[in-house]
Amino acid sequence: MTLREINFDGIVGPSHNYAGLSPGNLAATRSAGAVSRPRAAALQGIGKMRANLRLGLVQGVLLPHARPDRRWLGELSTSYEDASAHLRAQALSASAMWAANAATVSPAPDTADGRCHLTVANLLMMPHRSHEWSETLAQLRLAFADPAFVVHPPVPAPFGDEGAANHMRLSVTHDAPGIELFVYGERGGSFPARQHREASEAVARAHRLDPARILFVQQSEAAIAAGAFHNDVVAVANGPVLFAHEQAFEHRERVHADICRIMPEAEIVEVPADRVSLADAVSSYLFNAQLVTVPDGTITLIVPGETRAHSSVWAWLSEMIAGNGPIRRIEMVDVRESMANGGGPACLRLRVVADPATVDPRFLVDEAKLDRIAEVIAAYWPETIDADAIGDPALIVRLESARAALLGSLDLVELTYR
Ligand code: SUG
Repeated sequence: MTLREINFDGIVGPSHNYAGLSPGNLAATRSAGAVSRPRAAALQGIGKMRANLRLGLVQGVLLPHARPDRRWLGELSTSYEDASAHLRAQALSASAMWAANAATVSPAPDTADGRCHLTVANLLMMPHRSHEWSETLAQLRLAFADPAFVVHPPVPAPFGDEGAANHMRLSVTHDAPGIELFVYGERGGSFPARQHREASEAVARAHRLDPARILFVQQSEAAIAAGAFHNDVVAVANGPVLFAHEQAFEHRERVHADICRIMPEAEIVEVPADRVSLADAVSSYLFNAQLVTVPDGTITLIVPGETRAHSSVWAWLSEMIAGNGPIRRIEMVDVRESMANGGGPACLRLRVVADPATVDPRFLVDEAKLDRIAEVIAAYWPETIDADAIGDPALIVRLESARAALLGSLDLVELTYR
């Protein structure tokens, strides 16, 4: 059995729009009311996946959810036609594209039963995301039906869980036992802390992790208050490397000491606040990068193009690469439509360390399958959505047929009704 890092990217759904639904997510708030470009957004996502394939990584996809979510509106005793404008926007959001919030994943080497465990995130702190979990669960149960996996339903209310965006794994190699860091928030100035410690603890218990190899880490209040609504806006890990902003964690020294005690091979690459401010880290999404090990062993950071526009960030990255640290290569991707809603390269993917042969192949992609998906997107995804047009019945018909075309092309029509 060969364990590989597989990145499952959320295909950007045809309803991608800017409704400003996430308080604490500064980019999304800033974009509220802007005209979105769903086709371009989805094709940017395809471009990122192609770039990952070319790096030699294994790539998968998760599918856009049924939008508007008529089932959820039914549970609220209304329909899309009758709902208020705000509820309509919440039912229409394409937010499932940010697959880092789909689930928390503990690879087989970390768990007591030697299976890879996934717990679907409940996302209950944000109404427009609180109804994602049921379709996510349906998709993960299909993709990971093999006995190599255990897929858990979400942690119950009232404990908020936002999935892998608040979870990091460090390990010498993918198939060695790792240490898992669960990052939770307590306070965030005027913004909500979306990940609750109780939820992280429940996930760690469900995944049967070794208590000696897990850490519960408090995200710093300053980071949440500066717009880091998830830990993956200020920190990312891969292999033995933790790449983090100096102000990512409330008790920085203790976190570093604990990591080094449990895993002496760990390498912490920290960006000092006097080189890159929290504000610049949040607006450039420097840390919302994919940190990956490519087949020749080079640890590579896949950053959003926006990093180049921030002189302090670019200067720091250039120095890092010129130096002798563990991150040896930088790749840049363009996901600016997603970025405008606060979702960078790392938000768009759920990372699963597993044997690709145990995954339902319908969820894995190569260039040819990406060509097919891109054709469906080009044919069916709206070119633009004006925030004022989300009640337009013709738009809704178009969105529903777009998803149906995609499910048909991927032989996944069973996801039509979950
Ligand atoms: O939950 N944006 C998402 C962005 C999620 C990014 N994910 C990670 N950091 N892993 C969120 O805030 C904006 C939707 C809107 O306003 O229409 C939104 O939901």
